Amino acid sequence: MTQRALITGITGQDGSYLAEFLLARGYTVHGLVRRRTPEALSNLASVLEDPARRARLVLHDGDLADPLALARVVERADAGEVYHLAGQTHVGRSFAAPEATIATTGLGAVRVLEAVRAHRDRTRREVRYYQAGSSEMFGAARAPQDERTPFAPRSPYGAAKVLAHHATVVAREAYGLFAVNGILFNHESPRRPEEFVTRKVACAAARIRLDPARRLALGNLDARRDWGHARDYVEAMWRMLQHDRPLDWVVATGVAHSVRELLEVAFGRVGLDWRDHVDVDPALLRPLDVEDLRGDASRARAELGWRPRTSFEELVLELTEAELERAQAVSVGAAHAR
Ligand code: F7E
Repeated sequence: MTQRALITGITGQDGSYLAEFLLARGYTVHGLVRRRTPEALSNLASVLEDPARRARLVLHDGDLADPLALARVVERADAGEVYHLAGQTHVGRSFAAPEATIATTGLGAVRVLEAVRAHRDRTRREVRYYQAGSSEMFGAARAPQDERTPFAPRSPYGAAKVLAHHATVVAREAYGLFAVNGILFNHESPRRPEEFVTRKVACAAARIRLDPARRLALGNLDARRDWGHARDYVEAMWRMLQHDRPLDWVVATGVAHSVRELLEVAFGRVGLDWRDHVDVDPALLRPLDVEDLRGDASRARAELGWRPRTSFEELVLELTEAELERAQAVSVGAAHAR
């Protein structure tokens, strides 16, 4: 029988890489979508334009705010694996919209879990559930962080993810659901929205290369993050659901770099000194920030056989080169239009 998976957040960075990964393994992939505009679906473009893969992709309209719609989608997808990735994922924005973040990122997970449990009980078939946890849950805890590190969130987003994490553990222990938490450290790609710092820096480096008068405004340059590639990390999600026991797993590279180092590599790639082009804007500083995240993914290495394939330098170069190509295409297009 063909394997069926349901991905909430399928149009996002991780959802689209995971969909491609599962389709390549022969799965039929169902996805929950909030909007069907071309922009909203842009990360899925390569799948949508490929008839062979498009035939195994089923999109369902729905919203995390609507428990009945969620239950209906879980029912219709009738999937053996549910990857819950949807939510409000911007940490900075969660300070301005704490309640909305708790509602989508925290309660949304509770709703999907409840829908999955009801579906499993009705059909008497196992449904495996993946909860997209985050290193933001560790917050102030000292690096390196692993599965035993106590959570100390420093943002409404981190608190919402802690709620979802514990709801997942409760569903596992109370109802015997095969429910796992993937605690993923930062993972990036050219599909990242520009509001996240890696893509923001890569875009700016490429644009400033073409127009040196432009400036880049950033917040905290000292923050350290353990940055990996999203394509590598979605494979870890899948491996967690193939494991024989439902556990919690840290996924990270084990190496941290500062925002300054990110600037060095990206601006270095375009032959510029970032110090000449960057301003620190106090408005971009968060009311509280997490200073140092570095994960210890020994458990995932040993028991899932997972390891990251992309180094920090490779990642930042890939991002910057993708933006150089985009920026050059835009400037050539503009020259033609003149
Ligand atoms: O910030 C600093 C900022 O927004 C990284 C999400 O995927 O990973 C991500 O959360 C650091 C922070 O990611 C700017 O203060 C400086 O210290 O790229 P970010 P994040 O907050 O680490 C975790 C694992 C998730 O789960 C989240 O969903 O960079 N920073 N200047 C800036 N950050 C942004 N966004 N913009 C700036 O201008």
